[in-house]
Amino acid sequence: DSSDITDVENYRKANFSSPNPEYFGKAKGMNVLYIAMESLQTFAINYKMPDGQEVTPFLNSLVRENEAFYFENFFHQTGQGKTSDAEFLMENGLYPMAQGAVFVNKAQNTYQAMPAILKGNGYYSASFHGNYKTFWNRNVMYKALGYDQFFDAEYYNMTEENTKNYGLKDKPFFTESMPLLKSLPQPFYTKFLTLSNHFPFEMDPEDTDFPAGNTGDKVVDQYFQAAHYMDEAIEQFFNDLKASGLYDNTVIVMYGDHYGISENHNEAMAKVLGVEEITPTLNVGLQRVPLFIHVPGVKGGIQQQYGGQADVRSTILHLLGIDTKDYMELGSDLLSPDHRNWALFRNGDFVSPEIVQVKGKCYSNVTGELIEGTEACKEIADKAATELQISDEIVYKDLLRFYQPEGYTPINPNDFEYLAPKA
Ligand code: GP9
Ligand code: MN
Repeated sequence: DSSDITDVENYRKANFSSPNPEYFGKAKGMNVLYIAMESLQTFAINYKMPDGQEVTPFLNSLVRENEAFYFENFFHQTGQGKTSDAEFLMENGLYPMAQGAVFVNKAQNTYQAMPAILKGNGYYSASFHGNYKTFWNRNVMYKALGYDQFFDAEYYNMTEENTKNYGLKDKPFFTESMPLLKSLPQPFYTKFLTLSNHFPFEMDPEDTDFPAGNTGDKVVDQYFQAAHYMDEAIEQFFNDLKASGLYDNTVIVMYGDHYGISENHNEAMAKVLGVEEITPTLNVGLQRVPLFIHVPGVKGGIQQQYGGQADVRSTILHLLGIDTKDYMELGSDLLSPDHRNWALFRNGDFVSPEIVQVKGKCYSNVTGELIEGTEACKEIADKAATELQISDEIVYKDLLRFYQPEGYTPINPNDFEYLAPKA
């Protein structure tokens, strides 16, 4: 009942990472644009093929030129809901479900999500995706999140040559999105969900001249080609954003949604990483996904702090000059001076610079060695368990319907309708 929300509020108050005054409001009033980079893992960044070619030369250039904040110890926190779980984490600062997809099972809940918060600040919101709107129940869940518009496959040229696997290829996706984006009222909050780098990563031959890997594992070998194609598509999108002028007043957030290469491919991944075997701590390390935040007029750089997808929402809201103290979100602002410097996983394990918990066992994150007993890991493991429990309380009991953040204008999901374009 409504008394449960009091526990949540108390937890939130006790675990709030206050905004960094150096960055708070630095992006006030700017447009916001997220790019979900399908299945992109951090090992691909700055990785070179045997012939010396970079897999993601464009993303690498952003790191090299301090064009964006690049978080190299950032982890996905998704469960079975994959892409949709990542969307949920990024836009609510809450964790997805231990089983099943929150987008499918809890779309009737009340949320105070990123699009809704920004709507109250004068923003218009839209999601762009080259797959059909019912996938992951997005057409229902997006209403609960407060999306004004959803440009799904019906808005794109879904021809044979433009599509592969789950839907539209990334290059036509970004090209065809540009006029739609330009037509939006500003400031906007937008999200672009890419698709080309999706398991099993097979490309049409005409779309790539990049070399495949040579591990002998088809999935891993093709991954490099698909990731390279996505990198090219993102570069083209950045060029279009620059040409349109939007680049100068838009915060761009790019994140890997979840792993693309599962543990089933550990043998090949050992070859990729040049190690004898993928140990438990190396496997946790492979759950790193890239996070880039570009803020016009703000110098970026490599960020080493540990964090996860639930940490992004407060980071971005604080950059926009919006206080988050009253929002029932979890995680910890990545740019805050009191950022907590660890990330939990949906199964209760966690990772920090010093220690890692894998399937309940405690390891050194420096040597990878097993630490006898669980005492060394207990402090963070307990915090992770509490945070997951608080998140589950909110999601399973639909607690946000009993809570109204100060200054927040509630949205009504029934106000939104995502119609196909007129013929
Ligand atoms: C499908 C896309 C991919 O619309 O989001 O889904 P995934 O399998 O990665 O969750
Ligand atoms: Mn995905």
